Amino acid sequence: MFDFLTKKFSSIFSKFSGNPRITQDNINTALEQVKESLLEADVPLEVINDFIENVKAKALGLQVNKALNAGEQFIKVVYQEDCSFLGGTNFVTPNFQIPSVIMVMGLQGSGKTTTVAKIAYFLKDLALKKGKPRNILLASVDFYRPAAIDQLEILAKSLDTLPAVAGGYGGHGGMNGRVDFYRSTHSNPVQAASDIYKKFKNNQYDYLLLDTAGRLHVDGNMLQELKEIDANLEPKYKILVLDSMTGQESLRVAKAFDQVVGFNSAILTKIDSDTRGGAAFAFKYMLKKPIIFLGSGEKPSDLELFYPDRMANRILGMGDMLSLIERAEAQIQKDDKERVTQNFASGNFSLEDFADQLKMMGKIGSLSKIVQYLPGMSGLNMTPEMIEKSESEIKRFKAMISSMTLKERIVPKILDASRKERIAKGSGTSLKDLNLLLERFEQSKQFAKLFNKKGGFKGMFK
Ligand SMILES: Nc1nc2c(ncn2[C@@H]2O[C@H](COP(=O)(O)OP(=O)(O)OP(=O)(O)O)[C@@H](O)[C@H]2O)c(=O)[nH]1
Ligand SMILES: [Mg+2]
Repeated sequence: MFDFLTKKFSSIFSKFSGNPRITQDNINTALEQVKESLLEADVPLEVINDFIENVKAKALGLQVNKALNAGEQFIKVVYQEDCSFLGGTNFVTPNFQIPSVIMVMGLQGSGKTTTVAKIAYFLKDLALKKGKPRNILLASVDFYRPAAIDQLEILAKSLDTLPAVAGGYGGHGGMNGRVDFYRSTHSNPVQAASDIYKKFKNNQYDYLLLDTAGRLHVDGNMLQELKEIDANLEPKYKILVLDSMTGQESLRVAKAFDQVVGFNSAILTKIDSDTRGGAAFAFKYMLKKPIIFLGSGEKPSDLELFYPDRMANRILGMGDMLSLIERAEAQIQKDDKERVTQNFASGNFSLEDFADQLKMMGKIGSLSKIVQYLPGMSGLNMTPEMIEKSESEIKRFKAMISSMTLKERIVPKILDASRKERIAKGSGTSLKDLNLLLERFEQSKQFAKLFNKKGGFKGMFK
């Protein structure tokens, strides 16, 4: 869903190329880019302007940071602002008290019925993990669309028979708790709601999940009806379902529901589709209510918790690059870094430096971690086997380099057959391993040359 925003943000780095500091001049073009990307993602202009002002004020006020270049610093500020717009880092897992009525509302086709099933699945799963079975009642007051109630009945049946624990005691009722469906005989939604509530109370269910009818547009009668049901049942939780494909329109919907019926939280559906990131952004900013889940597919299990910081990361599309920058800042000793950088820059690159490079990688973390953090790398499809192979390769490289004399490390050309044999033996590796090391070393030197042409290590994160 957020790919669109992602690509735009990636190009921002280039706006700072060659500049160590964020200045009034170079920040403007970068901010334009941010603004453009948010506009195209359908974020309302007033939200964008506010966001841009905040970013600008924070970025210009930054102290010079030796470890990060201007591009990195700017991205860090955009990320932090983005994160706080989306709700900050204080994430709390949604907790539904027992007993409680959970009423699900929203426009037609936004995904209400599917979401009711998803919440039931979530509650059942959570209860099982805690070892406390819960009984859940599903019911609908949607009498407008002919097959609406049947749809919920089918979903409820599929949930009740679901073997929720692998190899466990799945199946109907008992230790798993029940997921029941109830169809009221009343055809007036307000009366039906009260009838459903009686069923819920009399049978001591833990949760009642109430599905409601939707209309194509915000409609006064629909909201009035919901208001009455709300007054009669007093649901502890009123959840608004928002289709993330509706962009700015979803904001209007949310405001109308909030004014008439009120709601506690929202669930953003269809984030798996090719849609824009604006809805989450605008909703959080304008309504200041939590988004508790994301719907990411049509199945009951396609429900994800909403983490503002993860969402901000996704929007920025920098992978967890910020964490990588932070780890690098903290863990690589400055002198290590400078010496290797200087040797790199001077073209004076020996196996000794190669060993240092490997050591630095070790300080940042394992290769598998590094791969996860680098933008674009996660798409490379490195299998765990490939990563493991590379990691054991690196271990052997380190062992071979430690078995060499200083002279051999500085002038690897002198490595003849007998020296190679000695090194392989001394490090418990083979001639094939050693030749691979020398090959990788040559590649690394070529890489260093290319790097220097592009501005060296400092240009790495631009
Ligand atoms: N890809 C995807 N499809 C979804 C998601 N949520 C719902 N859908 C699909 O969207 C369509 C509408 O979903 P419903 O749950 O019937 O929506 P509703 O709000 O109950 O619709 P009405 O009852 O007609 O108002 C169905 O085809 C669902 O399978 C989601 O998160 N991802
Ligand atoms: Mg429905």
